[in-house]
Amino acid sequence: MKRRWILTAGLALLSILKMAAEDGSHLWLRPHQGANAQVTAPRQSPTLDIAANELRQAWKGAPVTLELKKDKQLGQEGFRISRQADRVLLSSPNETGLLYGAYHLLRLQETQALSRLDGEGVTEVPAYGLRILNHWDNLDGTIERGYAGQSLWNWDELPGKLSDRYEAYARANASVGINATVLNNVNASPQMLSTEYLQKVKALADVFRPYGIRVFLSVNFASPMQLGGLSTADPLDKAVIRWWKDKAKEIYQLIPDFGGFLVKANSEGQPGPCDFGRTHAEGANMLADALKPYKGIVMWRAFVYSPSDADRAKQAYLEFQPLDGRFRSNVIVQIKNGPIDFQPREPYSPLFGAMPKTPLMVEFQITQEYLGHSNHLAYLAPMWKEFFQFVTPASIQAVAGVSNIGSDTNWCGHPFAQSNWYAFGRLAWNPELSSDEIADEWLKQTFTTDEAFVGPVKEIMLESREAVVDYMMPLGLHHLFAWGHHYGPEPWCSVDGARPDWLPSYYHKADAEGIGFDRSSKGSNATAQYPAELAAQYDNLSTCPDEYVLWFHHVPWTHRLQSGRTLWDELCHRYDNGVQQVKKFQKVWDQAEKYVDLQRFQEVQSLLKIQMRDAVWWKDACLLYFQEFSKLPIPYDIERPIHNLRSLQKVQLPISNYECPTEELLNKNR
Ligand code: GCW
Repeated sequence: MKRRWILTAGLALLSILKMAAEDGSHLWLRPHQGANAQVTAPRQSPTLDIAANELRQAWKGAPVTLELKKDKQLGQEGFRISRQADRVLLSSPNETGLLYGAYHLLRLQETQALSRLDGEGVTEVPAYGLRILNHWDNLDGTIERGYAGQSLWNWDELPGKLSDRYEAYARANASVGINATVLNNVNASPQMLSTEYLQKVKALADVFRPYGIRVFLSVNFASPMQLGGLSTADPLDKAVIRWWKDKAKEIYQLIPDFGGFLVKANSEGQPGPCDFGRTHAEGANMLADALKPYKGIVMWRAFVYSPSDADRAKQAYLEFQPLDGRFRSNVIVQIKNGPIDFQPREPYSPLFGAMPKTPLMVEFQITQEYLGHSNHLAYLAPMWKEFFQFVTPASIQAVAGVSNIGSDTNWCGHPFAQSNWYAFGRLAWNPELSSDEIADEWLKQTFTTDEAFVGPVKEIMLESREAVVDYMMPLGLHHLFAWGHHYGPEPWCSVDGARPDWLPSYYHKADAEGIGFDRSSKGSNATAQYPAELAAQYDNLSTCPDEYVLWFHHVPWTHRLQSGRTLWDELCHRYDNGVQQVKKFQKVWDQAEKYVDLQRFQEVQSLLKIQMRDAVWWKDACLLYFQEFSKLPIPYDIERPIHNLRSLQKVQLPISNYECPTEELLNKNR
């Protein structure tokens, strides 16, 4: 009896060990057994203690010596790691550099890349001094376009109570080199700057500081009116200027290393300097002057468009390019990667390269507003790398990413959405890293180093973004999304009284002739905003790359593309290809079962089912709808539709701008 009991218990323990559920809460920083490193630090300090403890808990190699040492080549945050006779030497001019070095050393260990320490060793210097997350978190706990639960910031409990997750958040960021965060939504509540909330912000800044993370805030341009009771927010008004100066002083008394402001002005209903007849530069400069004494900066967003006649894709350029050279030196203009709005694929925004006298930064979107929320597996490094093919990393000053982090146990909703947080940090540190290298690192740390797992799953990751483009909006199509929540397809969408540029038909312009937005010199001439060589390439239908063809041209249904197929056939094939890809992802993932804990295995498996059904939904909806214009048959070698258009047109998902539809909700409504 006793022996049987022992056997049963033993077997149970074995299976627990093998299948130990992992909830994803450790991200890529999973605890490991067996470390007992000797670590010597030059002194004690909050940052150095973290660095030393991280190594003590996880480093399995020779003793490590941390050394603070002047070294001009390393800038503020760089470090060197080398093997000495009997130890590993990690040196940096600054404590944060040592912290980054400690995480790097552990990364090399966890990814089995320690041979890189041979010879000269490793030298790392971040490409940008500012690598910042933008949270679109509201003070009521919701997150605009956030699909991983509620905001991490428990404003009601702050500053008195500090959740453990604040430190875990800072640690995760530091481990990938992110060094700044904007805590609140760019659609900013004036309340954020109230004394009450600033105390809460201070509490968070104090937790983040040892991890090298500086806090920034989004500000509402009309705060002097709404919070300060002034009658205007005119940036040239003396009382307004004084109000901001006083506010800056108050902030810096609480948070001496406060980073500065992020501003969405005169965009989508937000107040701004144009309300008072002033320019974006005048507005930004007034704030910049208030922050200057404290070395604070202003990140001024160029995401502007109005319901004017001008093609929306041209508007940011039209408004900002003439302001080149007019901004203070502590203003950075923050531009989305593409000219419209985080679509699955956009050409790069031509504003990059058009404002040589102004510091610029790019805004990527890590949260998958337009890429299936946290239901779809879409690894975004390839999208961001694509941007850097056009915009040289050295031509911009900083990188921002709209966060996908929330209160969910696994932080990001989809287990693979964590890879986008990771990839953002790694690319902001070093945009030269390849998507492949980053996926490799992430997979090895997050799951296992077993090549039988890493190889095929990495392939899924690398293909995933293109798959989403194919089943949602191939060939340069864009904004075919459902109204409001931007989850499913609604190319037919019409809403009474809606701004035309908020409707899909504004973008796809499907008619009996063809489909696509003519942005060539015969149309809106957006092509002219690009440098001459690219402008010429994009302007000419026969040289425009297929992936942008419907972005720049209205193309006849029977026109032959570079692939050799007619537009209609190619469109059908692309949609079908997207679906086939997801089918393949499912097959690959099912074979990964034995390498992964059951919990995360099943989670990804069931999310892939949703993704598969969504891919078919997108394909059927778009092809059946566009077929009403093309009047051409869907090529017989691709899968037949399984839905009918009329019923798809009735689908409405009752979700808001901060929800990801559940499987149940999708099944019920579709
Ligand atoms: O992508 C769009 C989103 C809005 C967002 C806006 C912006 C914060 O649909 O939810 O608002 O862009 O970037 O300002």
